[in-house]
Amino acid sequence: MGWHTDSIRDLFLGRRVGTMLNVGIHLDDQDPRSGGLRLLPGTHRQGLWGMLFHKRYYMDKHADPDEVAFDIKAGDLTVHNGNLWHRVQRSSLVGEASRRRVMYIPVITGVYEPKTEKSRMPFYHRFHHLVK
Ligand SMILES: O=C(O)CCC(=O)C(=O)O
Ligand SMILES: [Fe+2]
Repeated sequence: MGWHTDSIRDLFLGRRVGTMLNVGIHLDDQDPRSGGLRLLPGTHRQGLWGMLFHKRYYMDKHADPDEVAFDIKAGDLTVHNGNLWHRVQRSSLVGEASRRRVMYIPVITGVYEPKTEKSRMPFYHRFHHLVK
């Protein structure tokens, strides 16, 4: 998955960019030498311009000299700010050894807008197949 911020979602929904934390629940070990989450420290402080244009959303998949990776054990939690630029490095392994399961629980701010069975799917979910 190429470089992106999670907060871009707010713009797609036609909202101001709010504060957001993404809590990751990791179900598998992840040795950073074989892939996994990479992020650019401090980029959550770079303002709207940086959030929009620091990199090309999802298209740019290159390693950055300033990126950091994490040695993750199954059961660990990670928390990242939604404004932070991050990407996922493809595993250098194949098969079972490459398996990496993470559940993200977004903690969002703003008006309380619970979904119902009548809620429409946000249109940007139609592009998921393009994000690799
Ligand atoms: O797979 C991951 O750990 C990160 C995924 C991610 O950044 C996303 O879905 O926005
Ligand atoms: Fe993300």
